Amino acid sequence: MTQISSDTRKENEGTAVEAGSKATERFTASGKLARLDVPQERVSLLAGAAIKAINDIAVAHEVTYEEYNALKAWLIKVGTDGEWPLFLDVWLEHTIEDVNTQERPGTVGSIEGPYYVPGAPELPTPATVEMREDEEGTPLLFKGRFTDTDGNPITGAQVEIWHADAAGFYSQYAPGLPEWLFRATVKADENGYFEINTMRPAPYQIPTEGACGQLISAAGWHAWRPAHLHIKVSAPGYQPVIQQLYFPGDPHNEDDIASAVKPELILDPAPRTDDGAGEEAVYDYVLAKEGQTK
Ligand code: MBD
Ligand code: FE
Repeated sequence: MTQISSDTRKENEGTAVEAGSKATERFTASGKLARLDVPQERVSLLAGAAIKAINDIAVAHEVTYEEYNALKAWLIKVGTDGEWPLFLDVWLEHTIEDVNTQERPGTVGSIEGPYYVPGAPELPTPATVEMREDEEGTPLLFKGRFTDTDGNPITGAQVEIWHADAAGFYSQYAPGLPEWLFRATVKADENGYFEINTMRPAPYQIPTEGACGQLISAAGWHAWRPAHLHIKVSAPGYQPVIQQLYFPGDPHNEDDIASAVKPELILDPAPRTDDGAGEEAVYDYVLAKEGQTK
């Protein structure tokens, strides 16, 4: 697998922060803001609990005016850098995901993160995602099958896949990449089978130049996520699953900055069994029917 060279990182410095703020632009443009409607009771309950938790921290740790003003300055910077989606997806979404999928049987999920784009090109299985000529990295055949919780094949399923390139960049969030690089919507066959040819992504460092990076370095943390494939699967009549898949042996599987690794999400890649180059990883999806609970 191609390692991320520090040269590549330097070349792209000043663009990584763009990725964080692009997530703000996209979220704003998606129309999600206009559709959000939280009842007054819940606003009062949740905002009240959040404010109390922060006040409790100030008491427990005797927060100084120096620290209070540093917090104010930093919160302002998260906004001006456009990094609220990044901050929330890295440090909060994993809990939201857990809370909301606890009762769903079948394949486990994980966080969506800030870089999903709807409407990626639709391809029938067996599919090859968009790549550049001489794309760096290890070719990866990702394949599997959809069944329901009784083991019956599901028809009409699709796999949306998106991931970073070998240098750790996402198309539409880093400049200079083809629009749909490493993004596709793959239709499974009538027996629920799918095959997707792509490349193994690299470990990913969240943007370090903005407010989130400032927090990470001020706290002495690291900015790494393990290499991951983002996946969104759906089929008519079934509950969708959003997840990420990881690779064994990645040191950041143990200390993911976004706390989004689960043991069931680590692939078991092996050399390809056909004459293709690289490796293959098999992952089967078990979907719960709409309304089905554990
Ligand atoms: C990513 O690629 C990602 O998956 C998450 C969760 C946060 C930042 C960048
Ligand atoms: Fe990601």
